[in-house]
Amino acid sequence: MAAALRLSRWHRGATDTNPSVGCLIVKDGVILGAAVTAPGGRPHAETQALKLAGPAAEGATAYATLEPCSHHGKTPPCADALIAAKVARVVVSVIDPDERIQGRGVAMLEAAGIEVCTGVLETEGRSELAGYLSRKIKKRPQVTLKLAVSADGAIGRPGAGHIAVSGPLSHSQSHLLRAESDAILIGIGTALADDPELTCRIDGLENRSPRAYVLDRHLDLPAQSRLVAACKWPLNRPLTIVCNRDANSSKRQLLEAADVAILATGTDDLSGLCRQMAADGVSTLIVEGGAAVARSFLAQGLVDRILLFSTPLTLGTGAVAAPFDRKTIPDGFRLVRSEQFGPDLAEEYERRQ
Ligand code: AOF
Ligand code: ZN
Repeated sequence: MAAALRLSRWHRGATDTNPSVGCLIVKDGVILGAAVTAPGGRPHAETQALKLAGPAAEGATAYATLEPCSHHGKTPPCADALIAAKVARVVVSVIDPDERIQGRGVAMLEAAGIEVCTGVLETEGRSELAGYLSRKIKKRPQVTLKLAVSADGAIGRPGAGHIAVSGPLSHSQSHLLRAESDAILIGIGTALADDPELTCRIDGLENRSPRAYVLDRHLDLPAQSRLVAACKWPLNRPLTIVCNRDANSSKRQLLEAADVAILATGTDDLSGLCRQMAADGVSTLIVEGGAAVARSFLAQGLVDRILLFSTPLTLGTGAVAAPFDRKTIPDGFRLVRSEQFGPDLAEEYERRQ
């Protein structure tokens, strides 16, 4: 199951609203088939792994990180495929909370005389599937707050444009996180100060750029900004601006003409916004700036994970104060991972359940 969970990471962020699931078909200690949910979400992992195993799957054990599906969706049920292949045993990490499944996959397998074992490495499985489970159960995305803080507790300098607070290795890590995430959000302050693209700039992963959201109550984002340009070919990356209902209609028309989606629901109710994102299929969201946006997400109890890069740079007096640093981590979070990327210390904190 540990190997199946590692495999499931391959397509994280690339399977649309479907979770990235890993499946191994094993007999006599030999892996006969190994697969992960295909990019776009289909085919599912199990049918691909069974295909690789061929007739040898008879009598084998299938390891699946998520309960095999029982529904006729865009593809036939994986439970039926496992039954048809005559596997002897199915080992499952997490039961699928999808309203069409919820234990029905396990029931179908058991009714066909297959031994089923569930809850194997379930904590790890839940962690791998955290975004999907959050969208299905809490009806909002899993939210990761990403922050780079200088040695003197700052995130930037006013009027200085984009400052690289963290080093190139940390940047690559952030871009990898973008590749694995469905969406990224910033406030208009950061959008105007940095003119960022918010794309994934790792060779070969450019098309894994997350869809972008900007909290911009008065529609101040210029139609000539890099964010707006990235909506178009070759990236075709969706951009949504969240603004107030009474935002200027001519600015709205200008942005809409540039393929920007406008969500005029106001910028204060972040829970409502997160619910809307989940309804639009977003399972994982990165909140990436600035300080006010980070504080609002924390204050509304919407942050599940903090990824903090602490760097040796000093930004001096007049710099923009970070909402917190590693000595003042918000209450309720615990350290789960710590890694050094060049001169920067990266720490991951998770909200205590
Ligand atoms: C599996 N194996 O690899 C995945 C599963 O739209 P459909 O028909 O593809 O179904 C989507 C649902 O399938 C999704 O909500 C989740 O319940 C399940 N995902 N199931 O057996 C897989 N990715
Ligand atoms: Zn399936």
